[in-house]
Amino acid sequence: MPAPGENLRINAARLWDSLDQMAQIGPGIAGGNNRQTLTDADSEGRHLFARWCRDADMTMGVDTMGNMFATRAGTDPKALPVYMGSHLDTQPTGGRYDGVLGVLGALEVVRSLNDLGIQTKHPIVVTNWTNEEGARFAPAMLASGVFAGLHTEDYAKSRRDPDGKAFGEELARIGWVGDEKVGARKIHAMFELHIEQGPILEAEGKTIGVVTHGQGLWWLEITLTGKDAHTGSTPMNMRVNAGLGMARVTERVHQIAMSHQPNAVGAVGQVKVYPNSRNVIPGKVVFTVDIRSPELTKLEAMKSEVIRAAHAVAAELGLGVEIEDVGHFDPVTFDVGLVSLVRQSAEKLGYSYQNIVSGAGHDACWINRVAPTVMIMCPCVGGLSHNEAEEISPEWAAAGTDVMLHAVLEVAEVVG
Ligand code: HGY
Ligand code: MN
Ligand code: MN
Repeated sequence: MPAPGENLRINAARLWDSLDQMAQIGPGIAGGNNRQTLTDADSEGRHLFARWCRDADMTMGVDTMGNMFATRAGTDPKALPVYMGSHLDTQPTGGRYDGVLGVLGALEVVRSLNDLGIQTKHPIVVTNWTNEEGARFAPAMLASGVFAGLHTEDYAKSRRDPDGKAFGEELARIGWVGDEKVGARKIHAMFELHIEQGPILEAEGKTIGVVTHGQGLWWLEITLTGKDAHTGSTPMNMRVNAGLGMARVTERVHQIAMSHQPNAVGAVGQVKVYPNSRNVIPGKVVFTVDIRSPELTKLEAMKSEVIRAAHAVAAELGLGVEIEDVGHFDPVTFDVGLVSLVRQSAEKLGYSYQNIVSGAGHDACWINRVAPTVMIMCPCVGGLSHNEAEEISPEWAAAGTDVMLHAVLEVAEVVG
């Protein structure tokens, strides 16, 4: 059994095969995945993950938000466990690796420790957080947010998808309501391996992203109310066009983000137009603004400017306007000690690395509120994610998982 020296590596082929098997569940239409949270496909993926954990001699716990916790025993059952994990749910047109790499990479760490007969003092827990994406039920990182005390369980279970289905009912329907109290678990340290979902690591030729911070975000759901009318016979000066209002606000969101460069982004990704008929002027539009920055002052300034712009456009066009916060977290600073450990692990293993700020939100951003937390990133091709063409290399997947293996062994304390 090699000592946890630089020659200790995970089984890259087995990891890649598991990623490929999971990708068969909830296939997309272009090679990616549509395994949205609390769907039957999500449940099928959960069962596969649970079976793999059983095969790796782990015991499974599930909390009342459906968060899954597979435990590998340590030599000291009273020692707080070291957690690794991410999410198995995907966007509707998602990739195979967003979230999934973090869950199955963590499982591969355990499988490799089993192969090598390495024991640790601290138990090790592999986690699948429910509804990280927030695509079907907003906000994102919903269940890790309940775990960290940012949302109440009632709020989370009341969230509805575009078809009006409630989170709590869907979780019960797929049979994944566990018996553990959410947030009762105490965590010694939490590691999340994730693809970068941006172009920096690949462009810089770096294999490992040492994630020092995560940018903050606001999701503002804006409802503009005008008047349905005939697109042909209604004179232009008599229109109360909510669709026009949405278009103007969308342009303003882009201008606001551009005015706060560098390190600011903004877009509108979800739009619901009513009645959504070709020859009816939209009487109502509901759309979500997504603005982000690693700098709190910029984030807050952008939020105020977007709200002001929405009211100004509504006044110009005689529209009603309602704005609801449907997601928010401030910029995140990860645990300095764990960040150094990730950097040292990459160095020991001979992988190129650089510090990076996460552009996307992750469950780690919430868990960082309740336990020392860090992220490890690997590149993705062209920086593309939230797109079925999302791609990584087996080498990148293995390198990120190797770094997590070594960092976790340091914290979990190898015995014997
Ligand atoms: O929105 C995000 O950043 C994450 O992908 N849920
Ligand atoms: Mn993700
Ligand atoms: Mn995602």
